Amino acid sequence: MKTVLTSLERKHIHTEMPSWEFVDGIDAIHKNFLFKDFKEAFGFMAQVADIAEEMNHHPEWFNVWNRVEIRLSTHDSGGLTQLDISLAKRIDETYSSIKN
Ligand code: H2B
Repeated sequence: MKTVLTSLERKHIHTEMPSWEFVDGIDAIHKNFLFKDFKEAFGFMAQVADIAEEMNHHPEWFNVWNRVEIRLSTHDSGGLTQLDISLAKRIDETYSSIKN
């Protein structure tokens, strides 16, 4: 099982991936993603679903029309691990490939 991140690794998230924010009271990070419409949002979710299956690491998420909120944490480890950082980076790449 993956070990939870050290405080130094958490500082790195803060400096290197500032768009991901720590969740109050829970050991998790989250980020909101905006799309032009539901179809674009759902296409993004489908791509992230494939990545999650490939990694066997899955997001908690909430979708309303053109907005997707994603929360990442490693349930088996009880908090943030490197798996969450890896998945967050791949989610950001997916979002960039859709929006750029
Ligand atoms: N996703 C996340 N985010 N955390 C986990 O601990 C986790 C997962 N565990 N996806 C995996 C699946 C585990 O439940 C299976 C049995 O490997």
